[in-house]
Order: sequence, then C-alpha cells, then structure tokens
Amino acid sequence: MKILVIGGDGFCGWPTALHLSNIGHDVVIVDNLSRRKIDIELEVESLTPIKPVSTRLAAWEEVSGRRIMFEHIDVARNYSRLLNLIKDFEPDAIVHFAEQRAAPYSMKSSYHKRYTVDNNLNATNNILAAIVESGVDAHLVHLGTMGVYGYGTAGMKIPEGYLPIKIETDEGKEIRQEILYPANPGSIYHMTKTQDQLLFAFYNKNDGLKVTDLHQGIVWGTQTEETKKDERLINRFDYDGDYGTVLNRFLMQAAVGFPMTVHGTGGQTRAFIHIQDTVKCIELAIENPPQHGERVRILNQMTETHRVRELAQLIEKKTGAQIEYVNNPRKEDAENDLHVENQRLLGLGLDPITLEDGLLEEVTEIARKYAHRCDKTKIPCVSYWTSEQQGKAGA
Ligand code: NAD
Ligand code: USQ
Repeated sequence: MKILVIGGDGFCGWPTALHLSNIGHDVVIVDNLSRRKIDIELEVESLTPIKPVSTRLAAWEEVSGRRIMFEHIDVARNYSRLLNLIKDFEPDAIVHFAEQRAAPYSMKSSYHKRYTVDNNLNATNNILAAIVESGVDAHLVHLGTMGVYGYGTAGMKIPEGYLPIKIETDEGKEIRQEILYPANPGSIYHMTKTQDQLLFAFYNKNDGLKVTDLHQGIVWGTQTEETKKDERLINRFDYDGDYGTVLNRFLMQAAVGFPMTVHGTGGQTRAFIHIQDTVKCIELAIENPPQHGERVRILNQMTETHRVRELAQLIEKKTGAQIEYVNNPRKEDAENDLHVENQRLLGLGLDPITLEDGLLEEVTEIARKYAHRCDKTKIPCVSYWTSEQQGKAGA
C-alpha cells in the first residue's frame, strides 16, 4: 500500500513509519518539525539523542534497503502543498499524528491554548478537505485519545465510540439509537480531540470518507523492533513536565535519582499501551479499513489500566526510588476508576504487551544510558490549569 504518515517525525509517528516501511508499504512522511521547535521553546531535549530527519532516513535506507521520502509541510497552514501531495502520491491510507499532543503544554497560557486549537483543528480539517478535493480514495487513520471520554464511567466499560441510548417521546414511543459517547475533555488538548470526532462524523456522513479513529491511552516505552536496529534510528523520549508522560517519567526519574512526582494522591486511573503495540495497532487498522458507507470506526487503543500511585509504588519496589506526593498542577478528579472496552483491536489480532513483560527494565536501561542528557530543572510540571493553582504555587 501507499501510505502517508503525517506527523511521522514524532514519538508515535517515527516508529510507525519505520514499521510500515519494514513490512513492505511505500511510506512518505509529512512533518513540519514543530515538535522539535517546541523543544527549543521549552529549552529541553529528548532524553535520547534523536537525529535530524535526513540522518534518520539515510540510516533506515542503509539498514533496511528501503527508502522513505520526507515532505516538510505544515498541514494546518499549507493546504495547497498538502492537496498536491495527496493528488500526486494517491495514498491508500493516511495516518494522522500531526497534532500538538501535550495537555500541560496546551494549558500553559492563552498563546498555547490558541496555538493548540488552531494547529489541531486546522490540521484535521485540512486533511479531510484535501482527501475530498483530491478525489483519492484514501482511508484516514487518526490518533485520538482515551481522554475524549473524561476517564469516568458509571461503572460500565467505556464502549468503542458509540453508546446505545433509549429515549421515550412525549407520545410514549420508544426510540433507540447510537450516539457518540459523550465527550468530557480535561484540557484544551483533549478538547481538540473531541472536536476532531465531529469533523470525522461530518465528512463521513457528507462525503463518505473512510475514517478510523483510534482512541489511544498513554503510550509508554521508547524503542520498537525497527528503532532498535541502529542508534541513528532511536525514538524520542520526552521527560520534561509538559511532554513527558507519567510512566516514562517515573521510570526516568527513578533512573536519575529524582523522587517520582505523583500528582495529588495519585488516585487517577489511566489507560496505557506500549509503543510497540501502538505501531501494531496502526498496522491492523490500515489492513482492516471500514467499508464504503460505514460510519466512522472507533477503536479503543489501550491494553491495560493503572492507578498513578500504584505505578509509582511498583517502581519503588523494583528500584528503591523515592515517591514524592506533590500538589496537582492540573484540574482533574483526585481518584477515579476506569473500565474500557478494547475487544475490537484484540479481535483483529493484537497480542498485548503488558507491564509484566520485562519492558519496564528496557526503559530504565535507556534512561540510565542517557541520564547525562537530563536537565533535572525541567522535570517538575509547572503548567497550571487554573489561576487559583498558579496563585497557590507562587505563594
Ligand atoms: P509528537 O508531538 O511526538 O508527534 C507529533 C508530530 O506531528 C511531531 O513530529 C510534529 O512536528 C508533527 N506536527 C504537529 N503539527 C503539525 C502540523 N501542523 N503539520 C505537520 N506536522 C505537524 O506526538 P506523539 O506522542 O507522537 O503523538 C502523535 C499522536 O498520537 C497525537 O495526535 C496524539 O494526540 C496521539 N496520542 C499520543 C499519545 C502519547 O502518549 N504520546 C497517547 C494517545 C494519543
Ligand atoms: N501525572 C503524575 N505525575 C507526573 C505526570 C503526570 O501524577 O509526573 C498524572 C497526571 O496528573 C494525570 C496522569 O498522570 O493524572 C496522566 O498524565 P500524562 O501526562 O501521562 O498523560 P495525559 O496528560 O493524559 O496525556 C498523554 C499524552 C496525550 C494522550 C493521553 C492519553 O500526552 O497525547 O492523548 O496521554 S489519555 O491519558 O488516555 O487521554
């Protein structure tokens, strides 16, 4: 298949592009390198020494004998270049990773809120409009988030996108239908993903676009089978207070001797998936496109749920690292349970990697190997959701 990987220089996009190329697909990466520029803004770098795009691609060709092309396009701003690329390349599938993905970054200031909304919604709308205008029959696979649902349930499992409802009209007639599971975002970033869902539903209804929306949990790990092949292919490892995600942060904090920063009581339960499973799920989604006329296909892309403090306690037991319960800079429930339906990807053949599988050690080893690159002043989370929290932090 011909596959466009938009956002293919990022944490999930790079290993996905390599994997799809490795299994024989013809891959073109599109990226505007905004993630690398945000590192410059935040004065921090990936813990792992990621290489420039051209070095990465040359290394991949040397290692695999396969070529991946790169197009430097801002898909939120340069519609005509995106459209021309889709017309020329005629992809069978387009994987869309190209969004600002950090909740704390999206809540830092009005500038960051506006940038995240502007970038994410325009990127998604431009990709959808360009598929329609090009007339190319491309299947769009988008990386959404478990956070569109808000992490709370009334004891039931969060379904894969749609909720069956029953309503009684004033005349006593019973109406049954399925609606999108109610959105309940906890940050501006997560809010953009709930808006993406409406864009997909509209283009699917109006133009018959084939769309798969993968509602992914927190990705942990850093290396995949392909990125391990050569140090020049190494994947990024974000550890700073804005982009670092919880499990990778705790493993890295343990490795560099920084107390694990549990927010509040650590009672937040979240969904998780290893990066190797991320790339596998995308392969499965691409190989199983929706039929023409089928509504947006929504799959919950996660393999297990964990409570934040239990993750910290597990790492404390394994490594002897300390835990520090810090004031939560976010506005979120202190404690929640989370039950998620994930049968669809399992049904397509996903064999989940779990925390039991020894890969926690692999992440710890990488964190130790590159510990000298860590700037400990960048570890604390200093993005506050409300001005009240800002005031308390300053006091
Ligand atoms: P990332 O920031 O590492 O990668 C995103 C890539 O998209 C970057 O290389 C960036 O330069 C590029 N990009 C952003 N805006 C662009 C634009 N306008 N035009 C072209 N390129 C653009 O993020 P990631 O962790 O790889 O996440 C990828 C996707 O997966 C995101 O949409 C995110 O919401 C979703 N996701 C990530 C996680 C996670 O834990 N990392 C979990 C669930 C969902
Ligand atoms: N947390 C801590 N200590 C830390 C960092 C985080 O206790 O040092 C807590 C947070 O308060 C939160 C939880 O851990 O309760 C998860 O935070 P996170 O930063 O790991 O994840 P999140 O902000 O939800 O975002 C990440 C990705 C995002 C993706 C999302 C999937 O950055 O792109 O959409 O995970 S999900 O969480 O399922 O919505």
